[in-house]
Amino acid sequence: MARWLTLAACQTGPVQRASTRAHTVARLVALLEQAASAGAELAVFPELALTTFFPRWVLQPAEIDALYEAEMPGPVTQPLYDAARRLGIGFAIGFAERVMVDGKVRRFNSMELVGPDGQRSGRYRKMHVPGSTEPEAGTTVHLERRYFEPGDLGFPVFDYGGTRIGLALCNDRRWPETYRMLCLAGAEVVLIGYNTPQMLSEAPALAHLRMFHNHLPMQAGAYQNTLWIAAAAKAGLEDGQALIGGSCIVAPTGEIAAQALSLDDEVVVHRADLDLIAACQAVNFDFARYRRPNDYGLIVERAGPPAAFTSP
Ligand code: CDV
Repeated sequence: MARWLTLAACQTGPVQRASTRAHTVARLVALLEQAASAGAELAVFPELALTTFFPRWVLQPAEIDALYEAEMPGPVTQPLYDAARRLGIGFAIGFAERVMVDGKVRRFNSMELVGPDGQRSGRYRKMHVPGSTEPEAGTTVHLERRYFEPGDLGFPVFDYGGTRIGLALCNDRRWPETYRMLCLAGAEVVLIGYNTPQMLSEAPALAHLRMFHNHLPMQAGAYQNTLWIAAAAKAGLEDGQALIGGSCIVAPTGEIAAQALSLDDEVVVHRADLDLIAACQAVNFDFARYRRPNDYGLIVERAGPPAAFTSP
């Protein structure tokens, strides 16, 4: 029997620091309603979807806790979970997680997967946490390492009504390990949320490539690991910083099947043919037949220094 899953990438425009959580949640509920009315069965929201991208600032200790979620759902985020149940559509959402472990506060850049019954069904904590703990001269301030520990859950894969789902956040999408680990764990669909500045002061020469470097790793990751990907940006001018959009749904062929046209709240939907995964595996990526994991390490070990060239 053919297998399909209709995916929605729910891009948001900026979430300004002055916005209330309740206002932001109402925007997300409206996007989920649009996705459901377009036939989507599973939606993805951006990284840190509930707040501004606060790692762009050095914050005072007293300001920090208000930007994290101590529980998901909490009283303010509950309407999103209720909407999922009412509409019969699941979602993944990025948020700042604050959790007590053995009497110690721990903070992660996290993503939660919620089923169409409105119940939590999985959690991921961002593995590739970029930036620094202190502002560094000559670079755009990006202090994720000040506010988040690296994830401690690896790359888990969750069952979603018979489809295997993996999660990833922003910088993770640039790393081949993300897709390969998820693929090896059996993922069929990867949901990604991101906040990517349009301009990095350390690399003005790369400014015109920001969108290319957004899509390139996702298209390659989808193709080489035979995955569907749905990726949602937080876009537009957020608290003075321009964020790229380009939310998209990528097929296991590496093609972009659908893409956002704005830098605002926008829903991108595509009916994903899950059988395309097997078709792409059969053509190029029959891992059991052609992949040689036992030999790759051997080759690196044996390589040693490059051999000196001697003319015959
Ligand atoms: N939020 C991110 O992870 N941003 C990173 C960069 C800009 C530090 C990204 O890869 O888009």
